[in-house]
Amino acid sequence: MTALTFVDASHSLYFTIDAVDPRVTYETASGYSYLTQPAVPDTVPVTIAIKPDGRMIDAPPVLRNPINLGSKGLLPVALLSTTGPAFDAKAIATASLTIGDPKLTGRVHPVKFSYADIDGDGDIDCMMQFNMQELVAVGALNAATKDLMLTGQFPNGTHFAGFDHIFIVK
Ligand SMILES: [Ca+2]
Repeated sequence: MTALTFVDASHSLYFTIDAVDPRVTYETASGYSYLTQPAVPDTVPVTIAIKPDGRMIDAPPVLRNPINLGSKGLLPVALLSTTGPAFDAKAIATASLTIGDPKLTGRVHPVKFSYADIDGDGDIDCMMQFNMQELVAVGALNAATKDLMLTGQFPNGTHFAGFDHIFIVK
């Protein structure tokens, strides 16, 4: 896995270009990263954070979310509210939310939801927990997975999608 990371001080973020994956990771000063996404027509980009409680801020984004495929636990993923453009994670119908490797077909719904200000910016975000064994069993995640994509729908039916890197350690 090769990645080059650049710091753009004027925007208080840095971005990473992965040698294999042409998409670019942008990261805010608070350590929440997002990917430019492959073209998905009529889909609104949103910001997610995998394992937001254990952010490894000193590691490059591509190495920041280690995941053990044999885990019997839960995978925490935050859907972050934003003000520009406006996105209120509390307003999303939770039944529409699924996650999976964008290169695979398996998708899994969260098993738990909670609401809190996960990124400390003053607005309430949606915190989800996904069952790790279910992700592997349905083919939403495998040893080659590098990103997870959260998808959902606004009440008016518009689709949205957010991406974050993961790093399979076993
Ligand atoms: Ca927040």
